[in-house]
Amino acid sequence: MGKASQLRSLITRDELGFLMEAHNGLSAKIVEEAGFEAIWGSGLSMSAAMGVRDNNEATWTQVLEVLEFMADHTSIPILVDGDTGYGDFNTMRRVVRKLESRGVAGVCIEDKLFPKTNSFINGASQPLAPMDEFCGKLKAGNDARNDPDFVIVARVEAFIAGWGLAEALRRAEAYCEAGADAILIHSARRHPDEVFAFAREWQRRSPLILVPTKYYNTPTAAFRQHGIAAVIWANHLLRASIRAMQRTAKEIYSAQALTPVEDKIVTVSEVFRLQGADELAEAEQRYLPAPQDEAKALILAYARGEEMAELTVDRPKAMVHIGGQPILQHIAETFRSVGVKDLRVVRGYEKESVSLDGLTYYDASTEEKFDEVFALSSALECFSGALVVCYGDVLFRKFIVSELIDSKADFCVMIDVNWRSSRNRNRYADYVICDRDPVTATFYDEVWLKSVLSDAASEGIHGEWMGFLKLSAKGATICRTIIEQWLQRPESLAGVDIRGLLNRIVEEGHRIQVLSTAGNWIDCDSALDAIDGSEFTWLRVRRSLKRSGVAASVWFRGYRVLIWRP
Ligand code: SPV
Ligand code: MG
Repeated sequence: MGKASQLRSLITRDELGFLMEAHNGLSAKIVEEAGFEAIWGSGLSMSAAMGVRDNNEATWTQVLEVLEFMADHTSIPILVDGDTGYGDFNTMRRVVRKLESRGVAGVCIEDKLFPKTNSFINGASQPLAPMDEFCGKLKAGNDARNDPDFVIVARVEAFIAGWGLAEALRRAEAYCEAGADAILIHSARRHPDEVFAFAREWQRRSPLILVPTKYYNTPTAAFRQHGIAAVIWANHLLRASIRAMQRTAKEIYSAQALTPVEDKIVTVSEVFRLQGADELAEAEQRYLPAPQDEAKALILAYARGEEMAELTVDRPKAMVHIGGQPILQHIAETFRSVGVKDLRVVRGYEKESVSLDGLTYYDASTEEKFDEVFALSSALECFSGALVVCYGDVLFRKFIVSELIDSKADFCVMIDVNWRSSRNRNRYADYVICDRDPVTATFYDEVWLKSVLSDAASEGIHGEWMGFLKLSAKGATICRTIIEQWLQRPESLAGVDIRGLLNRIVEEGHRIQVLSTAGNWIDCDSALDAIDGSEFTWLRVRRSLKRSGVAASVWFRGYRVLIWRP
């Protein structure tokens, strides 16, 4: 049943019906959720909510906009308070057509003059419309409607304007003749005497509607006894909300704090619920492309890094400061800058010192016999969905992460083809042999990994592995399986590093894509690397050097080098 038919049946059936006032989409929703069958689109409430007077200060098209929000947000019919019809018969025709097109189920017009004044403001001085002219307006409205069930209610203001019962009845009779579907007989008295007198005389010639705002203590049973079709609770949500807003504003103002009101007001989630946030979430599932598998990062920050000398007495090397902040913080910022927000960290040595905000931590055993893959195994749950594994002692440009993430391969590593220029050739490093020389590969060529070695003197090295391994969701599952197999014999994990893992992946027949760069990163292996690393933010280091104490000292080319920690 359409909304107009629902409204028509509410006023024509034998049982008393109730309409509850609403003045915007939110209050309309609240009316529906409370169980009401229909909404009264009150002119008083809508104008008050807009901050204007109930004197047609809001134009009828502005009212129409509000009604559209109310109709869209609810499934029960709206009977709108159409004041005097906002003009003559011609305006009335247009109003009816527009109301129908916005999903409004009916309109009530009152026999006063445009611009009207609210009936409770000096009602006795309000002139009534000429009866014939008003009948013409009702006829025009009738003829304009597309849906024959669209309801047109004629509101008789004779009592408000100080005319008696006879005039009220005369007008009601004429309005019914002109095609009104129901009569709303209004009164500003504290007692329902005059409306009940009208009802007795009216004898249910058409459905009769009352607005008991002033005679509010009339028992509902009395409406039933007098054969009333419907009553309108005309402005009570507006008035309730004004009281609540005034109290809340005052309390917050005087407390200069929110605590006194928090328990007295609805939660923000209740606001979202009323707005229909759930429906949008469901629709997103239906209509938006499946979300990209967002890569997370797993950063290995468990090793002390003895080569860092005194710098790592109380912290792992991932927490050594470079340029005023720990290496791990630099790494986290670089990942975040390219949209990788889910950052997980494996910590071990002096784990309490690794506690930067916004990271998820896994704790690995720091027993010496265990190595990288054992550390990874403490974070096995990360191996679902795309993942970038990265060492916690590298500083790198953000494009390196972007390129790894963009790779469609299940496994992908980044290498430095400038590996020969490394200052410290004695440091621990992994060297990579590829299926072709990445330096001469063209834009279209893909380069794949053959093996990873630790010996820089080996033949055919194409670059140094920079400590990044990107896994697709499938790649992550494969890695997880390999690690789980190893974990079945934990001893076999002693000394197994990621190099071993990469070689194992290749041995199992999977392909590891190799991306390359020249430089653009620093592997902070020694205390001197920590100084090198400061090139990234040299000025900040200089500044921090001034206000900090010596943290470590190392010999470098015959000189004693002192290192400060910010
Ligand atoms: C309204 O709610 O705007 C009405 C009813 O017209 S009354 O305010 O009682 O006139
Ligand atoms: Mg009104």
